[in-house]
Amino acid sequence: MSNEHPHPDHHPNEHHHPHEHRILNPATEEVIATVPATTPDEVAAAVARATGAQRGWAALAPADRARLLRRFAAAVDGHIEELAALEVREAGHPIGNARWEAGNVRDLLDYAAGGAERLSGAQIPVAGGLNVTFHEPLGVVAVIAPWNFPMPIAAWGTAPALAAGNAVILKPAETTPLTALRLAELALEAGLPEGLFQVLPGAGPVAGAALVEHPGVAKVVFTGSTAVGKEIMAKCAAGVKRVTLELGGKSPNIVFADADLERAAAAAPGSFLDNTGQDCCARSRILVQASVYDRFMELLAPAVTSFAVGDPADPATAMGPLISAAQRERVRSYVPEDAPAAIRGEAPKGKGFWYPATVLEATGPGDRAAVEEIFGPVAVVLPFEDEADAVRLANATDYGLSGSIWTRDVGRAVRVSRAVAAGNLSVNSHGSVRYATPFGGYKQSGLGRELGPDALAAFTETKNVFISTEISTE
Ligand code: TXE
Repeated sequence: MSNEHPHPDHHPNEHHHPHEHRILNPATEEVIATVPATTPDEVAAAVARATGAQRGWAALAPADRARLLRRFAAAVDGHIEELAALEVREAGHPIGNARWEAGNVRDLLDYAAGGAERLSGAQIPVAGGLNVTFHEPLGVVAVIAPWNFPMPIAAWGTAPALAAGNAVILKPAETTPLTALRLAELALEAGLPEGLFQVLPGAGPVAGAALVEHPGVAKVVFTGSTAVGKEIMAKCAAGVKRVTLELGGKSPNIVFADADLERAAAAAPGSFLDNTGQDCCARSRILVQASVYDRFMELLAPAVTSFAVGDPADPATAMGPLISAAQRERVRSYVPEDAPAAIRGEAPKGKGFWYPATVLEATGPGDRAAVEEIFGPVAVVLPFEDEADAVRLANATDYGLSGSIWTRDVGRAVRVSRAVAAGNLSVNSHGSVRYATPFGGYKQSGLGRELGPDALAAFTETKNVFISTEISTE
């Protein structure tokens, strides 16, 4: 199966001791912190605390839940610089991107807070009585987050779950627990009840698995690899546990001959190099109409090689290192740095998990690099003949997360947007993520939607109550 891949999480620096994780700065390889790994017993104790806290939280007036979440948002807002600096150090993100990420957490908390007060049920007309629905919280929700966007993805599950009256236990990725731990402190400072939002750093197969298997956890929100997502979904099936999955992608960037080619070429590098390509929405397959292929490649080359790579703390930097030695090995397993490439950028030498921006021309249908998620700064370019050919190529993958369409023809933009089997399409843009719009995958890119107006619904059960209005015979 094209999106099954070996689990690369075996870097010795990340697992030098089973009870703690050494956190490295991926730009320098310096150890910046040592974080204890949560044991299964500690997970069980955390679930018990969360269960207690959730009861009180759900009993609060919705306005009080909303007020506390807005205070949490305000606390994040007061620490944007600190949180962004931490993200730069532990994840190697360029400072400008890291500030956006911290702002996204604040915005989402604010947005979800309002939802707490608007979680209205319905009154449905039926014969013989009054019929009403309630949206009740699930209980304790586990959020298992990856390392590629440690802060935003932690918040995407947490904010709506809390707003809907649930408790949250967040298990951050082994490599990036620091911003999540700081967010938990800020939640307490803002006045959220003790135990309501807990962050348990630790190993996926230990702390993560213990959360997934714990009968006191009502729902699992997982973002990560498709392989682990399938395993989690299977485990959730055993207890009919609710599950939301945000998995990988191999998203197309479709450039038609009638597009503004200059604009399309200028925007393409960011769409697969942002976050060093470690982005589930990365447009890592560039499909270009054959009649403009050569012209597009001429425009693309300088745009890729001028993408500023280097010190993530420098505001001029657009691309930092990969997250870990293991991730760099994974990228190398697809494309060694000395493999022939159509376009290749520069990367710093020496310490740090650097990898150069790389554009390949597809060799054939069986090309692994053209169908599997590489999760590095690598794109593959493929020519297509006409609209039908573009749609066929775009859909020739098990993934379906996002995609972009570049054209000046409005009818074509709409036709192709509807024909591509993916959850997030953008036309003459690469934007996929806004806190107010739904986000999620078709096919093996995931299950369920996050963000947007319906995010709270994923953290509730709908209860229907029928009240008879028959005249009593007493
Ligand atoms: O992901 P994992 P990895 C893809 C991307 C990347 C590849 C591998 O292609 O190269 O996955 O990354 C926790 N039970 N994406 O290995 O292992 C783990 O601790 C419970 C795409 O880092 O899936 C971490 O918190 N939890 C993606 C989280 O799962 C488990 C983002 C993700 O780690 C677990 C990340 C288990 N058995 C990687 N095993 C995206 N959708 O953006 C691991 N975990």
